[in-house]
Amino acid sequence: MAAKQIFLLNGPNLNLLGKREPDTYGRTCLEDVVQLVEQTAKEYGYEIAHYQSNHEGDLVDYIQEAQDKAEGIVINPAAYTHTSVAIRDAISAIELPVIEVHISNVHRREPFRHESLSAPVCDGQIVGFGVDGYRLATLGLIEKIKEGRRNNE
Ligand code: CA2
Repeated sequence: MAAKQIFLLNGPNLNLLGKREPDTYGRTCLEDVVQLVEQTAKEYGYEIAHYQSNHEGDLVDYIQEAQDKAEGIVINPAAYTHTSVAIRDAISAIELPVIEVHISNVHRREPFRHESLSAPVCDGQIVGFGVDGYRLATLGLIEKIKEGRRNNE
């Protein structure tokens, strides 16, 4: 039987993780983040499907695709967090738990990063724990999957 899947989605510029701006985003690269999430998920019998894109429409496509292929989503929409009605609508439309994660503490940064358009339609948000936030978000998501319902219901 195929293992249950979690979609891990990363938005624009996160492919640069570990390669630029280490003071803000740390020195861990995206491949290592994916491995961390895979290890965490595996302990609970889940596999990870990871997608990173710099394009808003791709992220909308992956969110829609998750509906039939995954049990839930961990997403860092990156800059689209603060601008994308399309990503918010895609998250709102699916019937799966979704946890939003941010590496940096966005609330300590510029005011435009304080608002997330997507957080109100997610089931939870993890902010400011560095890349370990992805592991925490995965554990939180697995709890939500067990509960079997979404927060916004
Ligand atoms: O803290 C986060 O995880 C963010 O989602 C990261 C986004 C930022 O726009 C959000 O406000 C908060 C930026 C991702 C860019 O990632 C980079 C990584 C390394 C070097 C340059 C950019």
